[in-house]
Amino acid sequence: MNDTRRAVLEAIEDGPVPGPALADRLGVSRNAVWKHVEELRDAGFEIASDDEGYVLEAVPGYGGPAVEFGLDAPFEVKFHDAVESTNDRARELADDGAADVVVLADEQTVGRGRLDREWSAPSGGVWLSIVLQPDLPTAHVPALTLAAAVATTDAAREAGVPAEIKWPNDVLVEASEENDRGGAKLAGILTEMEGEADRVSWVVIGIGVNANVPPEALPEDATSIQTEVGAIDRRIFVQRLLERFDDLRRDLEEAVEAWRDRAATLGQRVRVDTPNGEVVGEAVDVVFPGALVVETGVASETQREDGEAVDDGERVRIHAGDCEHVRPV
Ligand code: BT5
Repeated sequence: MNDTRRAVLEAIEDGPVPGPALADRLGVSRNAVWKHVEELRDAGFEIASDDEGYVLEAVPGYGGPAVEFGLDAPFEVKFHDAVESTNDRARELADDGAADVVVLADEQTVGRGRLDREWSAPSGGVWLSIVLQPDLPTAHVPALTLAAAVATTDAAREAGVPAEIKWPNDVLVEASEENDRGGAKLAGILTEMEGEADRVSWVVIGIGVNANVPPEALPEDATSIQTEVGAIDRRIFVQRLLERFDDLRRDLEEAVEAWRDRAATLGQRVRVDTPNGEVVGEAVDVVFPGALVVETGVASETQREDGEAVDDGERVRIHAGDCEHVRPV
């Protein structure tokens, strides 16, 4: 949002301010104040004006200006009612040199998951892509995905949903005795980038959260914030998510620590489908910039069925793959 418009909103948030006083305070003409107020009204801010001056009565429910107002992080937010994929739009902006821009949509018509899988993104969700130009070696980019997973988890927890993370990018609802949706997927993250080995030119982090979405609009093993705790104010949710992400991207070592604290995967028996084949074992750690460490103690199916879990301590680091939590034998 334009700095003057933001200053207008901040000035009239807590009570009426006369036009001339506002013009003085902002160092612009009265006519300019009036124009900014009109622009803000067009963007959905309800601003009353009477003898006492201008006063902010209501902030628009959701959209670019609504999210930017009161956002404590340096992102510009470009909102669309509907778009094919926020990641596609974000990639175009990244190619044009944009940075710290967030593409946000109410609905995606061709949402994408990893490996070109489909992502359902009906109206009511939080579908966003963050365009970054980080000063990072390419190998460290996975840590940004972990930071996004932590930020999403924390925003969901603040909304009252007991969320946790499955390596590398799924946000799930925690399993508990009261909740038979434990393990259902609440959010997913798709990171895309361009760069050389030593330097990234841009990164787009796409985050999809099933927010105010009814279960019938989602795949079977998915859940939504609405299903778990009821509909939320998406504006506040997106603000918290972006603010948390902004903190974490500045300290990626810390982001990996925070990831570890919220991980559903560690301590689990996992089967990971990697580009180099399948790895089965116990997930024991995640190390910077985001590799999963799996202890492959059990050598074969036969041994497992016999209950002979031979722990030879071999540890494998996995940098990419699809991870499934499997029941211990
Ligand atoms: C992901 O892929 O989890 C990454 C999803 C990223 C979506 C965001 S939304 C904003 C941005 N713009 C985009 O176009 N994409 C990003 P993956 O781990 O491959 O999981 C995909 C699988 O999750 C699908 O094959 C379905 O089984 C399942 N799925 C599809 N839609 C879902 C939903 N809304 N909620 C939960 N699971 C879903």
